[in-house]
Amino acid sequence: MAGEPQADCLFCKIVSGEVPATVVRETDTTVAFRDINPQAPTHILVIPKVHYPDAASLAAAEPQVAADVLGETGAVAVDEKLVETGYRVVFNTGSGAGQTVFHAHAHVLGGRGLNWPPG
Ligand code: D5M
Repeated sequence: MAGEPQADCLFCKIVSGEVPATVVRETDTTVAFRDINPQAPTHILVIPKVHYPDAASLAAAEPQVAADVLGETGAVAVDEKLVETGYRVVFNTGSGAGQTVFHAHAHVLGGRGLNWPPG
């Protein structure tokens, strides 16, 4: 069924606690944890607890949960004191754009200057 946990999904295993993560925030619908391979001094992933392969399919099926994910990126930025200096929210979508984990997730990056356009 759409949104159900997938046995072979790393981020579903983080949601269930089967795989450990450094969780910084959790709500009824989302988990935020530190990226294992940080690309900036602050690099946090915000994921929905439900499983969808990317942000677009999450938004199409469960728009309120997609809004929850986006709201949590803002809350992470406040917690991590990124608001004044600026930060970036990224949804890599598709392997051609660098997506490697096919469970929707937002990257929250900050704590250093960020170039535009991204590579
Ligand atoms: O982003 C997937 C991200 O997931 C990438 O930045 C590494 C991160 N990652 C992979 N495994 C883990 C664990 N176990 N904990 C925390 N972070 C992890 P993508 O946009 O799909 O390339």
